[in-house]
Amino acid sequence: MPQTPNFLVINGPNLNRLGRRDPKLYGSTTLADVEKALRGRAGELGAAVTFFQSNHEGAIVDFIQENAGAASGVIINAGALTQVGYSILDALLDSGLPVVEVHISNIHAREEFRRHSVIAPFARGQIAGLGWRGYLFALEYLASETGQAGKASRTR
Ligand code: CA2
Repeated sequence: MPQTPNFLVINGPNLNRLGRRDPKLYGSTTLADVEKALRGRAGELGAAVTFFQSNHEGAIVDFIQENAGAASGVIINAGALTQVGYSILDALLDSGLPVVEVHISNIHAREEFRRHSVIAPFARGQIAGLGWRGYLFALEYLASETGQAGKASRTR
């Protein structure tokens, strides 16, 4: 019996505030709503998700190190650590897992500093500007890749 694929869903600094302010930019869906929607969709896809949010870079590194071994892929919105989070990038590379970077807002249509990502060049892809559903699309992608390619999909 094949194991249920588990995907890590990681959110960085300030994303615990999702749905609480700036609805024009980030919508009114809370992170708890996103988690619920992803759990539901993962169940339909025969997968599972492990959700994590932290405002601290080291805590995100710890989470990746502790959970990558039993995971099939990573969905990450590193928030403002996207631009500078080299230790997160190193942990992701060390995991060998396929990574999809998600941004709720279109970072390419905002301030210049938000466009740069240290993670994106090493990710399978980046989804930006599609609102909270970007996480759902990332899950669909990883679930289909894992289903089709199995272990071969662990590397980039
Ligand atoms: O668009 C995204 O998902 C971002 O990753 C969100 C980050 C921001 O630093 C990135 O440039 C783009 C976090 C922004 C602040 O988080 C809040 C979200 C909702 C409400 C309040 C804060």
